[in-house]
Amino acid sequence: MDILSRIIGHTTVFIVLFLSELMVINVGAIFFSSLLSLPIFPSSTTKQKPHIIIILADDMGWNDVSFHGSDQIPTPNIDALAYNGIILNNHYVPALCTPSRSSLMTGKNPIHLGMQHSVLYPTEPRGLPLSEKLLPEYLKEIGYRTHAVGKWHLGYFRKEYTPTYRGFESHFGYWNGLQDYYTHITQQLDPQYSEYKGFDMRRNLTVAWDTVGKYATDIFTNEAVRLINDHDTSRPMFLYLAHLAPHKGNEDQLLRAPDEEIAKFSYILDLERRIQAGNVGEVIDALRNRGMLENSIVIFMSDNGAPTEGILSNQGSNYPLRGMKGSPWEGGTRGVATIWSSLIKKSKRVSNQMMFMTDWLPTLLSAAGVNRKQLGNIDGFDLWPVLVSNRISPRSEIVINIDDVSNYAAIRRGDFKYIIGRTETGSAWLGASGNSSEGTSPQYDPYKVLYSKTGIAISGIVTAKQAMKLKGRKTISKTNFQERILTIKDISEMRKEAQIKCNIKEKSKIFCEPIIAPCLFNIKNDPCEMVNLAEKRPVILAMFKKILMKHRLSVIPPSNLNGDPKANPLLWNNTWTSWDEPNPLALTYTNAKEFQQYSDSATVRNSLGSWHLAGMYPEGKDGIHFTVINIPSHMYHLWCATTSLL
Ligand SMILES: [Ca+2]
Repeated sequence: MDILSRIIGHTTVFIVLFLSELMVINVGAIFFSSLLSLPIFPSSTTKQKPHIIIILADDMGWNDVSFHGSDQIPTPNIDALAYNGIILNNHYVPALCTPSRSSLMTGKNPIHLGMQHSVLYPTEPRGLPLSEKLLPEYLKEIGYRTHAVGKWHLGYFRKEYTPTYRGFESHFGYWNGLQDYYTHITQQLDPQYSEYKGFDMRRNLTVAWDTVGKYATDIFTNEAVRLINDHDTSRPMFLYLAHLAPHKGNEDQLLRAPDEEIAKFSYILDLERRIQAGNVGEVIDALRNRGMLENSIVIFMSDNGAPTEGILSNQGSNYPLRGMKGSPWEGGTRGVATIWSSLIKKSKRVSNQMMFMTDWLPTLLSAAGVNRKQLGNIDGFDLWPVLVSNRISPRSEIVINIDDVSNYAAIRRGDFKYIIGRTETGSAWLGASGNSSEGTSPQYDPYKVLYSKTGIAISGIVTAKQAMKLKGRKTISKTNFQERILTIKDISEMRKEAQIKCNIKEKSKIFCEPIIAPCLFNIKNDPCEMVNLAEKRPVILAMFKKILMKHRLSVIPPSNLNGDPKANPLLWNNTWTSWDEPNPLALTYTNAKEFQQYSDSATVRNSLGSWHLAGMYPEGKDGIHFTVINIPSHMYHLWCATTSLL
C-alpha cells in the first residue's frame, strides 16, 4: 500500500478489505445479506459470556517484560500469557495514569473528557466526570459480577466518584495514584501540599487498617484470588486488577519489595530496578482451578511507559524507544500489552494491528455480545473480530494527546507520527538495555515460561481441547490440531519478532526540536524516532497540521483544579477521604458488619447515645485511633474528644 493511501486512513483500508473479501468469497449476495442481517456473535442464550480479567501494571516500561527481548527482568508468567495469546506491539496508551485509566473506563480519548493534562492530585476536588458511563456499568447491565482491586486514581473527593458508585460491586484498594508498598500512606506530590500524608486503603468505603505492614502486590493478588474462588461460576465475571507495581512509592522512599523478590535480581547493578510486577501466575492458576480460564479473556498491560528519570522514577526502561512516561514519544505512549483467550482463533502471534486504550471498552463489550452501535458517542473501535481472526485493524489514527496546558500535541496516522510543542522532559533515549554493561543477567530460559503457573494452566486447556477433538473424530491426525501447545520454537520466534530494533545509522539521524517546529517520523521504519522527516515530507506534514486543527475543534478544556486544603488527612483521622461529603468520616461507618470482620470493635455509650467504634490505627500520634461506625452526623465534632478518652 502506498503512503498516501495509508494516510487517507481507515476508509481506504476498509474498502480494500471489503473488495478483497468479496473476491475471495465470490458470493456477494450472501456476503451482503449476512453482513446486514446476522448478529456477529452468538446470542447470550447459547453461550455464557466470557469472564474478563484486566491486569494493569502501573508505569511498566517497554523493556520491563522479558517477552520484548530483555533478559534482565524475567517475567515468565506474563510471557506465557503473551506467547500463548497475542503480543500487541502497536498498542498505544495515554502517557499518564489518570488519562490512561479514564480512556480505559470510558472508551473515550482524554481530550474528550477534560482529563488530558497531568494526573489527579490527592487534594484536587475533581474526578472522571459523572456523566460518563464506565465499562463496569455496561458489564453489570448484561449480567456481569464486577470487581476492582488496587489503584483507582479517577477521583474520590465525593463518594459518587469512587469505584463502588461507578459500576463495581466491590473495590479493595486505594483511591490515589501512588503510595508506600507497606504502610499504604500516600504523600501529596503538589509542592503546596507536600506535607499532606494519609492512609489510603479501603474495602469499598471502609478504611482497611488491617492492611498496614502488608505488601501491596501480595494483598491485591490475594484479593483477586479470593474473588475468583468465591465467584458463582454460572455468572460472567469482570475483574479489574490494577497493581501498584512497578510504580514508585512516595517521593521520600525507595521502591520497596520483599527481600526474597529483591534477592532474585541481585545481578542487576541498579538497585532500584530490582523489582517485579504483580503476580500474574496466581490469578491464572485460580481461574484454571475454578474452571473459568477456558472461557476467559485475560489482558495484561501497562497504563503508560516507565518514568526512567525524575522524582517518580522507578528505573523502568522503555529501551529502545524514545522518551518516557508523561511524554508523547513512543516510550511514554507505546505500551506493553498482551491478550490471551481461548476464544481467539489466531493466537500465538505478534500483532502490529493499531490499537488505542479507548478500544478496550467496545472490544470487550463486543466479546460479551454488545454491539458497538449501542455505545453511542465514544472514540473506541470494536477490535474483537479483528483480534479473534487476525484481520486488518479499522483503526488507522490515534490522537495521542492535545495538551494545551503543557503545550504539546501528538498524532499517529498510518505509519507516520506528528509531534509539536514542549516535550523536552524525557525526550531522550533512556533506560536500561539489559546489556552486560548493566550487570550480567542469567540467560533467558523458555522452560521457565512453559513451566510457569500460567504456562501450565494454558497448556492444560489446549490439551483438554485436543482430547475432546480426538474423542469426537477418530480419524483426525494426532498432530493436526487447529490449536496446539506452545513450544520452545514458538517462544524463540515470537520473542525475536516482538523485539524492536532501531536500525538507524548515526549519519541518517535528523535532529528534531518540536518546540521550534513540528517533527514527523515514520514509526514503522523508525520506531525509535530518530529521523525527523518534517522537511523531506512537506505534504504529509501539511496534512497532519490539518488533522490536528480538525481534532482541536472537539477538545474539552482540561478539568484540573487547585488543591483544596480541606482534603488534608490530618482532618480526617489520617486518611485520604471524600472530604467534600457532608460528613466525610461517616463514609467509613457505612458497612459495620464487613468492617468488624477485620477489626476489633467496641460499643460506646455516653450521655449523647451509643455507637460502634472499630479499627485500630497503630501509627496514630496519640497511640490508638478508632474509626466510628454509625455515628449520627450532628455528633461528628465530638468524635475526636470521645475517642481520645478510650
Ligand atoms: Ca501509571
